[in-house]
Amino acid sequence: MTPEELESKLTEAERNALGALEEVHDSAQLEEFRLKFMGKKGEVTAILSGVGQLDKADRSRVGALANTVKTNIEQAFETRKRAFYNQELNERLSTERIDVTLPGTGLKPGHIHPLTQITNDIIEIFHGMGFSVAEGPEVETDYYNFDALNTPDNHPARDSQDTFYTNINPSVLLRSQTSTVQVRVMEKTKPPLRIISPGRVYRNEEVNARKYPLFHQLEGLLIDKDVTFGELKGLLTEFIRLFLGKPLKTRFRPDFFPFTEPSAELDSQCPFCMGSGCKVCGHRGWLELLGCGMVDPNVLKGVGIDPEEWNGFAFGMGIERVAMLKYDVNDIRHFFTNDLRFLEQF
Ligand code: 2U9
Repeated sequence: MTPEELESKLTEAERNALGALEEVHDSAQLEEFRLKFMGKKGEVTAILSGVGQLDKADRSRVGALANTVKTNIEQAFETRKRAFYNQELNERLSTERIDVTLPGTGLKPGHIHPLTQITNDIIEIFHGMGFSVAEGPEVETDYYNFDALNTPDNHPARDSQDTFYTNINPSVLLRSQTSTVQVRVMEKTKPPLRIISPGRVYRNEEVNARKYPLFHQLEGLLIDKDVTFGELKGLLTEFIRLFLGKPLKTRFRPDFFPFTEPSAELDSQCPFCMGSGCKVCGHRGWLELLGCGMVDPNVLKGVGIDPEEWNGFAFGMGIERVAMLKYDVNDIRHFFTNDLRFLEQF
């Protein structure tokens, strides 16, 4: 194309564009206009690409004209755009209304999970009796979970039907009790000591209303000189009074654990019917609350504590179990399904 042809094309394009802009009546049409006249594939861009082929003198003259045309179209476009924006904003301001008196939809405050609340309550009670909290790993070795706790090689709890093993190594497992923590503390700390270890434990169980493969335990350990079984019962009876909120009778029933000897299950008089029999205690008048016993001398020997000089007691409870008893919850799964209708009751 000759320079003259290009010049006349440019002025024609400008006339066309400014004319077309007069016919634009809303933002959607404005966008169509932008694409047609100003985009990369627009008319003016196509003409501008021809300018590069002219000689130097023509190129600067035609180039200057091209820039003027481009600027004129852009300015007219911007003016129109602002006019539409103002017009549309005014329309919205005159038709839309915000009711500033409506209540907000703000976030509802959450709260601590009932299991954590109960754990904290129990920790506070034992704290008042001189116990401090110890924590440890959930992925453990069979040494801490079983050997150090005097559990024989053929004990059924070691079976993979009861305990979750990992594929890291045949001796690496998910702890099935928090006693592992107490063993670790005893290895490092000289007696006397009083510790409680709350935390998650894992057992390979079929899920039902009372069992879940993950649950929480809180265990206690006291090592001192000349500790008696009577002191164990006294301490736990006081714990139950504080935990259930009133003085209740307690009784020991014989039991067996590899790590305690003698071992017992502690029952408390049912706080709902005070022993006369009700739905919660299954008309027995008693609730099975926890397990306990005098620490087996083999466990002390294993961590280098002389059982001739020191002895002690230990106890363990399932947090879900005591929470279910205290609040009359009928299914352990409520603690893990996070249904707000359940959680909001705590
Ligand atoms: C060491 C030595 C002994 C902790 C104890 C129990 C009895 C017990 C169960 C309650 C319900 C487990 O969650 S549950 O299934 N626990 O009955 N636990 S004595 O004995 C220890 C702990 C640590 C070094």
